[in-house]
Amino acid sequence: MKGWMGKIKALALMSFMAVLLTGCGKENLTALVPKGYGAEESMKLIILTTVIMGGVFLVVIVVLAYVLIRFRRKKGQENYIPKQVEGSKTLETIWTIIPIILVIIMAVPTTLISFDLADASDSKDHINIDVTGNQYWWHFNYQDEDIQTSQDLYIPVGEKVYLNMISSDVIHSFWVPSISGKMDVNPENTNTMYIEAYEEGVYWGKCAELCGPSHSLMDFKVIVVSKEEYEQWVADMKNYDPEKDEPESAVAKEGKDLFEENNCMACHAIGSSPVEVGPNLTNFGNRTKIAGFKEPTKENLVDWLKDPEEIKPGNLMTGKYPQLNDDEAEKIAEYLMQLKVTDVTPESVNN
Ligand code: HEC
Ligand SMILES: [Cu+2]
Repeated sequence: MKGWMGKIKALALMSFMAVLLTGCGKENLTALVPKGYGAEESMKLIILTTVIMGGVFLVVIVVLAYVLIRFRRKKGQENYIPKQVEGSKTLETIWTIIPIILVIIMAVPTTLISFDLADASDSKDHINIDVTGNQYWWHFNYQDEDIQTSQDLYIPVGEKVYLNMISSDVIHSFWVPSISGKMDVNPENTNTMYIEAYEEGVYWGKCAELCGPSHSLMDFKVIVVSKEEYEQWVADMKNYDPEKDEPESAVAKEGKDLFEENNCMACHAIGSSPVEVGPNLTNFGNRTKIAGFKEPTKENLVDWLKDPEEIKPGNLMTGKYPQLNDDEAEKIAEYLMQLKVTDVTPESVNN
């Protein structure tokens, strides 16, 4: 691209991309529409820093423009040298002190809120959930209730929920932009953060630390329900007894047998057993997604069971069980899709 036409074209393209990319946000996956405590505090910090930095930018541009216009070399001044002011103590002092004050104004609230979100001193009075990040899925263990879930995290609206986060392999990062800030999930130490959601709904979570080939598919959901629905969900999950659960249909029954025969149970628990090699499949029929990001249809589940590698490269299920044929995959899918433990579902939450 040459000349000013090229520049105009480049500018037009950049503006177009900027407009296009602003459309990328999903309503329940944006830090700019906060629906929880951490997100709301982050938003305040975003506004504070934007205003301050915007102010600095404006002042600099105005002074620059003024100087450029006011002190231009005029006709007849070709050899004129203006008064030299380098090394001015007053100026140097002013432009050292002002930035320091501005940085302090931004640093103090940022530090306070970071410590506040990590403060677990009253955690005993609230819900405590162990969160484990795994390549490429999330596990949740409700400490007091003894409930295990994966991928979908149910919490009550308007209550503090403490998350104790650890990784089973590499570093991940837990991020539900609409509700909370980010927190690293490390293999060596437990990081604690609390979240509190202000509105019922289904919120998107993301892994925010590059962790392998399927990092960008390591999605999960936080399902915020009313207090009554939460209690109902807890009771249903606790009372569920996989031993007593009879599959709905003959096909699902065959699927259950195939599930038991094909090594699936080495990695997947149904019920509150603490097997954690793969996602816990209790209540799988009510999942918002399959493998974290695929629509929960039977076709997608069959595709997953036949070739998970195609869907999530590098996942830890591939090749660890006998290859399933169409018929077997269909039957297992039928069984898993009818595993519904409770009437509290993502659809029952007003979105
Ligand atoms: C070696 C352990 C292992 C074996 C054996 C195994 N899986 Fe998995 N499975 C996993 C892991 C790990 C994941 C998570 C993959 C990911 O999302 O990265 C997974 C994911 C799944 C999911 C998606 C879960 C969700 O929460 O969306 C289903 C369904 C599933 N497996 C079913 C099966 C079935 C059926 C079998 C037996 C035919 C089986 N698995 C055998 C480890 C295993
Ligand atoms: Cu990750």
